Amino acid sequence: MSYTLIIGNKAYSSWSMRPWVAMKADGIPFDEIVIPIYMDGSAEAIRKYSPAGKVPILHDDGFVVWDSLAIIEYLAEKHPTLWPAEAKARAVARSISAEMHSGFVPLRKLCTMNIRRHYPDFELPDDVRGDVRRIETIWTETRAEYGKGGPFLFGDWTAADAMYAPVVTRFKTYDVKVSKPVQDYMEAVLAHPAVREWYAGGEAEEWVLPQYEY
Ligand SMILES: N[C@@H](CCC(=O)N[C@@H](CS)C(=O)NCC(=O)O)C(=O)O
Repeated sequence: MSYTLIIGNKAYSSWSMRPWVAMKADGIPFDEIVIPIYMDGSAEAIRKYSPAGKVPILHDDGFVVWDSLAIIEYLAEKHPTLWPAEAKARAVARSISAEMHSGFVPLRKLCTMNIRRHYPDFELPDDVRGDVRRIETIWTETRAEYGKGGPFLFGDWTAADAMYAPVVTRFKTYDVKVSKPVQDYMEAVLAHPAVREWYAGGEAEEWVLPQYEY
């Protein structure tokens, strides 16, 4: 078993961050290849690894899996500790992860991930505020029901935290005002060694994408 994860820039590629921190946090060894996105030659470079032309991509001894959630689900078959152990908790973890994967378009469009920046008092329009409210509810209710054993959504870190880690970075970057319990959850995510390692990687990158800088 030999995994290679192909990802985009750590500063900007929110989809890449999900499986990367999931694998790191679970102690799954892998090699990484970083392809800077939205530059000359990026699309061709990504297509060498997957015909879908998007990162992240997982290669497992030549077998290709693409899409962040599909990668996590593929890995979870061999590494079941990625998801919560209890069936109902696992179903909730998958539900909230799927909700993230297919939703929150206003937030994702306006507040693109940029871990190197901080925009104090960033003005959020109503549709983005709606996303923020729903995410706060998800985090608060999940923590209240399943999170008593630790600081993460299901107590211990799981792939659901990895799926929401880029959202946490967005809330930090765009100075989103949140409740104290949500602030505590965000601080736990930002302090996780896998997340810190991702930040360090992104801060060291030299590529700048003007379309993601305000
Ligand atoms: N739903 C996909 C989205 C992947 C995606 O949109 N990746 C972006 C980077 S964050 C990408 O590869 N962009 C490069 C391009 O479109 O050329 C996933 O979860 O993996």
